[in-house]
Amino acid sequence: MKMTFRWYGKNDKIPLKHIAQIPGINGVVTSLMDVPVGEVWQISELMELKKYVNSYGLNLEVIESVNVHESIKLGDRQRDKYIQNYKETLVNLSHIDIKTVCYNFMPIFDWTRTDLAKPLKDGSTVLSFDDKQLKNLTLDDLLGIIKNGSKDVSIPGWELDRLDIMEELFKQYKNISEEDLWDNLKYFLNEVIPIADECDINMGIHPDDPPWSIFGLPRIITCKKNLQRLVDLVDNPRNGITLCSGSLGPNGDNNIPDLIRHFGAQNRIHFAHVRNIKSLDKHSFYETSHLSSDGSLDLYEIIKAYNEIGFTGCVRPDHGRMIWNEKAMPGYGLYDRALGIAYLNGLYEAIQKEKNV
Ligand SMILES: [Mn+2]
Repeated sequence: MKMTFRWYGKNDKIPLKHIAQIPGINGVVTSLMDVPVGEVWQISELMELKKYVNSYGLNLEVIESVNVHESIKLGDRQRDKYIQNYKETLVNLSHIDIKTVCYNFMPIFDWTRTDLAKPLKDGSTVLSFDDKQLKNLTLDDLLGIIKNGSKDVSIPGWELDRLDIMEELFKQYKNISEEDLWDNLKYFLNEVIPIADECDINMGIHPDDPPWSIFGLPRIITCKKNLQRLVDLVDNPRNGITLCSGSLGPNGDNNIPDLIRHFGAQNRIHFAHVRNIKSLDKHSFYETSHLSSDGSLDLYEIIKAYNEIGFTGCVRPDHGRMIWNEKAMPGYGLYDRALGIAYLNGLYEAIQKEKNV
């Protein structure tokens, strides 16, 4: 298990010199932040990024994410061009010795929350999600909102003028079913996985977050059955999973230690996001500290499962609370994620030593 930390490049308020001071840290998880989705990542920029990270005594361990262009998810006429670019990016990443690439296949919206700063009793704030706040809006409703300019809905991080730009995409996704999305994912993986294999790169799909449909959009990477379907789409160990406990966790049917054992036995877990969430009603949860007793997930059992499968890949704490007056990108402050690492390292050391008694 290699401990890592997500870093958002030179514009991240959290400098690498602070990340390097976290005990037990191996390296960072990052990406080229300023390349538009779908364009080829250039070797020169990648080499510069790697050199910069290395200059702080850190390794550039994982790329999160090489995002997938909407044309590929929609399976439209432009997809082959973008798939070609994706392949070239993988080849270029192999030149700087990257072994793990994270990506996701969520239509339009990446991870989605209804509150980016829900206050907890202790004065910290956390990300939270409550389906009721989305008022069962569908894509048609969103199109209506764009047309009529209704302002009685807000989605954090998605300003209404940005929704305007999305109008065309909303229209296109109205015709995309879950099965269409599966077909388009298969088409993409059939093209990309052989190249990843040649490049010695493991591809880990990030689960949909939250793991259910929002706005009527298809979401497919949500549960054990669907993760198995993903793994079976292309029978090559390079085709694997970024197992994110906090994304899969809000679906109470997802037993995270069981998923780790199940997909670990197939050698398909390439990267691990470990964090906790507190489930409320159905389709409602908030993020917590990493501590088991603060949330609904048992982090001891999760780390034990990783230890059992002999996981040697990278792990990172995921979102953290905002504490100690830190001002940072929601979920991505330094303090609570560093506390998360200390806790995960403690669990791991204890479990390892127990094993050797
Ligand atoms: Mn995650």
